[in-house]
Amino acid sequence: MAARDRFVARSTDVILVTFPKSGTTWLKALTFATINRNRADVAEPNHPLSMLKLNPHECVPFISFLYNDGRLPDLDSLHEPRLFAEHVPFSLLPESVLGSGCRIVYLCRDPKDNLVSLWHHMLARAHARGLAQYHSFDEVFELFCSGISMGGPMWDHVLDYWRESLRRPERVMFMKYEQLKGDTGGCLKRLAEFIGCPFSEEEEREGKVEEIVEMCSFERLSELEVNKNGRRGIGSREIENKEFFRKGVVGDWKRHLTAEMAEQLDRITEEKFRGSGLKFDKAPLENWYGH
Ligand code: PAP
Repeated sequence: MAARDRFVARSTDVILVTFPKSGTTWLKALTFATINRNRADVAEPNHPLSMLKLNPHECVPFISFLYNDGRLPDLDSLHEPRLFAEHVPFSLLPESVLGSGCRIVYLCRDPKDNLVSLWHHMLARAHARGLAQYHSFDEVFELFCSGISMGGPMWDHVLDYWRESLRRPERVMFMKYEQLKGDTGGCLKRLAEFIGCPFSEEEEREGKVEEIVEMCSFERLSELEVNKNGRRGIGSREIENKEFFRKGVVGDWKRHLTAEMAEQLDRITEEKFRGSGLKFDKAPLENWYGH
């Protein structure tokens, strides 16, 4: 609520929005490295190489967290374009974001993989809090299907940003984790163009796109000391950076969901998205690992 009332967006801002566990960390890394790629001074906190020492969440703050505990951050001195992130649904974005004409990059993920990633995250959080027991996967599945999760109902979250991207394609870019995985370089080039810092032909020839893709890859980031052993405070909580790097693959749901569960989630997704033009691939039932 504090962020909604107090955050003053600028037309040059770039805001990365995701439903929790749909690829936020990766999107933050890619965008941060792209926006700042031409900074010359390695000592600057915004230099892309700071990502080798900082977790991507330290490079790109969530707007809401900046206003935690009554804080009033000074955001005026940040370099333009300022880069922020958010998890909130479209209807809860700070009012100034909608009026400012700033750019929003939205990333979503197949609900089945998103749920599995959420579940692992919640388990890790429960262990960190010393809880001996937590909801079973089956319970969390049922809650998720009825729209109850730490991010709220996923389908509404995705649909609202999808519709906005159709209404204002020059201001809202919509991407899927699966597309980003399939063609990271191609998506990165579109992203760079959208946020107003396209790669030049020379940069492309020099392999700048591939360099950023490699620097932000799961393999590279998850091996950094800061992401293996680092911790951060989020409000009153402490979180281990390694919690943000689990597997980073498409289709891990096959190891957790039964065929019935996968079909149920696909059915809900199909029903919710009907008529919107938005689709996720349905569960391929061959090569089934089951659980
Ligand atoms: P957040 O919303 O709490 O910030 P977020 O980064 O969206 O978390 O989700 C973490 C997921 O992104 C994890 O997925 P998994 O549980 O299915 O493995 C994590 O592994 C994945 N992830 C993190 N970094 C990368 C990366 N560089 N490339 C691909 N996937 C990544």
